[in-house]
Amino acid sequence: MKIGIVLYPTFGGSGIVATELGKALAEKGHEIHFISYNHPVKLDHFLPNIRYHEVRPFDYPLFDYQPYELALTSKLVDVTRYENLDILHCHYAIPHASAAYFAKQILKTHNIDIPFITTLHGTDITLVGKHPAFEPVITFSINESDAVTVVSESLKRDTFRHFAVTNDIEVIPNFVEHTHYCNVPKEDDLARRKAMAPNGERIISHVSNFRKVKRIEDVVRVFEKIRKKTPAKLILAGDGPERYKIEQLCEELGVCGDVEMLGNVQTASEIYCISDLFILPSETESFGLAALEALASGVPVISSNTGGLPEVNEHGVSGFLSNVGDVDDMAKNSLEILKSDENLARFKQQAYEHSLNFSLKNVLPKYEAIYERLVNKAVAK
Ligand code: GMT
Repeated sequence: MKIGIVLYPTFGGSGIVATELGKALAEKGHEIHFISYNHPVKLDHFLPNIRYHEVRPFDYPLFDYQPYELALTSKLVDVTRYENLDILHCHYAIPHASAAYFAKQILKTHNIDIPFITTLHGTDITLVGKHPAFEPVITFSINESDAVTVVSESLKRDTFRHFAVTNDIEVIPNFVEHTHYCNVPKEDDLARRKAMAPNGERIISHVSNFRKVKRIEDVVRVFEKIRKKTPAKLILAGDGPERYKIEQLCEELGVCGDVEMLGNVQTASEIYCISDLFILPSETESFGLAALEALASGVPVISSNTGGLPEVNEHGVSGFLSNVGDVDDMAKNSLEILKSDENLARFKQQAYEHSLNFSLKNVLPKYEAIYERLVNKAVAK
């Protein structure tokens, strides 16, 4: 099949899921066309069966805002026509789903009937999408999509709660390709671990795009409480608007010496590989891909119990869940996991085993089944 994947090219979870999905489909022999305004961060150049098409909005002095959605729509029309695409798959509703709808209408005038599938990822529904500036367009484009998927049961409930959706919604959870994550640390990993924690301290980590919704200040507060009871180091990876605030908080709490702020990293897997515990205390989280990546690396997760996190992190098994903002409970649970090497090893094993429920090989066929259904329907018309 020839599949156009419309995505954000940044470190956000939706872009990573879309990229990994495209790469896996290409490996199975599908022809994948990534469409975005920048080369996706997790996509290497020159991969078999993969092409990248860049959207370049046209600037003009009259425009205060460049009309990205129109440039994207035109690109979808062009790529569909000249690459003979069978289907478009939009990751994140804004503005991808409405651009795909518009492109579909234009393509009809060229006697092309292209189905499009919209995968909702989270903030496109829970934070941004429901804002009055977008809501009517999002509702319309969800209802007009040929298929709609969401990454968790929780996001499905939120979508029906916030939007007048009449379309069916299928839950296809996010996934990991386990071979990309380390289960048993290699020599290089052990050297990295030694550099970060020379005296055998426990390593706690957090990876995100440093937005308010991630509540990174809770990570630092939990860490401070852990560190009072057991020697520990904290790795914070990622970058975003909260970064300066977090640097200040580290100073205020006097923990800077034990906190490593890495900024954006290409290979978060190296961080998970040397971690003993991963903390994700988000205010809202439709799924929590970073938590799943940690689990796949055999790292137990301390998270809030919001949104889709209870679907990813099993309380008492792969880690623990606490109410949003309850840093005392998160610290208590962390110390419970870290209390002995034996206990930590047990949780690490359980974390890895739990992550197997979300392996790529289970999830990929679900997307392929939808593509086949829609393409066959379009051909039969
Ligand atoms: O908010 C982010 O972290 C980025 C955002 C995105 O769409 O890129 O992430 C959302 O999608 C991820 C992939 O499906 C999910 O794992 C995240 O939980 C979700 N973020 C939120 O719901 C806040």
